[in-house]
Amino acid sequence: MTSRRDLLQALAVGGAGLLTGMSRSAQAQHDGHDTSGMHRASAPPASSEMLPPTALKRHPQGYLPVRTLNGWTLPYTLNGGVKEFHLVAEEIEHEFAPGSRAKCWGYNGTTPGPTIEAVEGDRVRIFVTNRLGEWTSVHWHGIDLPAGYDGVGGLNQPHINPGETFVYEFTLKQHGTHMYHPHADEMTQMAFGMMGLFIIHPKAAETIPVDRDYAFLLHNWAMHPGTYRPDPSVMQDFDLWTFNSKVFPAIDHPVMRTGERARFRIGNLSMWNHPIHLHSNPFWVTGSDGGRWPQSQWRREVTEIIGVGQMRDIEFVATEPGDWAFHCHMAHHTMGPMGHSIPNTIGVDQRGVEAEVRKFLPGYGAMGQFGMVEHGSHVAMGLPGPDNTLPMMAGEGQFGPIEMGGMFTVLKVRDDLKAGDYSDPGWYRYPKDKIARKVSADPDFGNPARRNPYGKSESGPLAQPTVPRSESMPGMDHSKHGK
Ligand SMILES: [Cu+2]
Repeated sequence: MTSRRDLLQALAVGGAGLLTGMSRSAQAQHDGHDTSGMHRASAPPASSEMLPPTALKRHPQGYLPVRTLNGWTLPYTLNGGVKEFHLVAEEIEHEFAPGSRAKCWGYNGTTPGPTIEAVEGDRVRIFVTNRLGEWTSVHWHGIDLPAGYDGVGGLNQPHINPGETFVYEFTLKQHGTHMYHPHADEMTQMAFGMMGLFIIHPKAAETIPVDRDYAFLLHNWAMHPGTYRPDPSVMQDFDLWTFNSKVFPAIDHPVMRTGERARFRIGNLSMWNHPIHLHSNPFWVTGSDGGRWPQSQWRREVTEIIGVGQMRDIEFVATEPGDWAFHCHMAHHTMGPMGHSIPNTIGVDQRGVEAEVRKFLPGYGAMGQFGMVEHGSHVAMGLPGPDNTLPMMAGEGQFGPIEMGGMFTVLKVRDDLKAGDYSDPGWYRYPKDKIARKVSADPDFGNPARRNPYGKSESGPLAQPTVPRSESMPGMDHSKHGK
């Protein structure tokens, strides 16, 4: 099936042709070409939307290139056996999700910067050009190299002044999942989005190969409502929580076929630890900055805390087709911007307050008495919020609002996905006999065992509306809710 996304991908890469519309033999012929970036220094694609599907064929050195969610891999040039990469530190325009853009800092046009991929034993030469208004440096996080290339400004090297280009050159003595980031005015430059992944593949083929190899970085942003630049001074109450600088629902959906083995490489350059949780089957924690661990050290988990500055690799074989949530388990990290100092309205009858407030704020709607559901539906209802600011909860699923934001995406496992096909298959079609369903609308249904150790709650039973009440929001069309 040719989706609109496939078509756009194919058109964007021009010469690659309309791959998804080709006959099997024509596609096989095309697949014989490696387009992973050797000897090519093409302009960076704006996002993964523009990556040709064939970019994830095996590299001539044998490895399966990683799939950086919403990101891209930096092309290199071979020069006398040395892989030459070129990073450019610069201010960029970035979109966290439609409705929220910002002046951020990144590399080569994006945050995170492009993923650097190489192989254990490779010699790499990395040029870094500074197009920022202040000096910078690059630290190769977790990589075993001579001290002069470790990138701490003032300690290991002079800073890279605006307009200057420095070069780093070292041989990769290890494999694993690593990162790069500035070590100059670090608090500011990282708060603005300067970071990237540095993946070193093992020289020898992996004994248990993976079919899909995804990678993303965790980060947090103080994008105060109505503003266009992250605030570097914030330490705890962040507004946006991102996988590769994107928030739900703009984070790419990783896909895989039932029976395939996937790896997710996750790095944390934020200011919090993140318990990353995968629905569906438990995974194995199989590696880190230290490379893929011996199998005897693998751990079976469903949630793995990725500490600040850490990398973790998780792997699993998909056993059940479906749509599976994949997210940070800190509840506020799967939300969009919110006021952290607003009084708690849950359980408060606000009818009297609403009439008073409407006298000087016409159209004001009291809400939040029964929960936060109403907040999540405002943007879908067309209610304007602050400029350039995402709703606290977002995303529409096939059954209604998903009420998430931030560090949340959907892993899509399908029985009929082709090997190497990364296109989004849409929502899962549930077998009729394998989905939770309504059996009653009577709150007394079934008479289950209940306890009442402290007497009845004064606020009474919560047999109250759980969808936005139209009487509280004059002029709003609530029929759009859930569409
Ligand atoms: Cu988190």
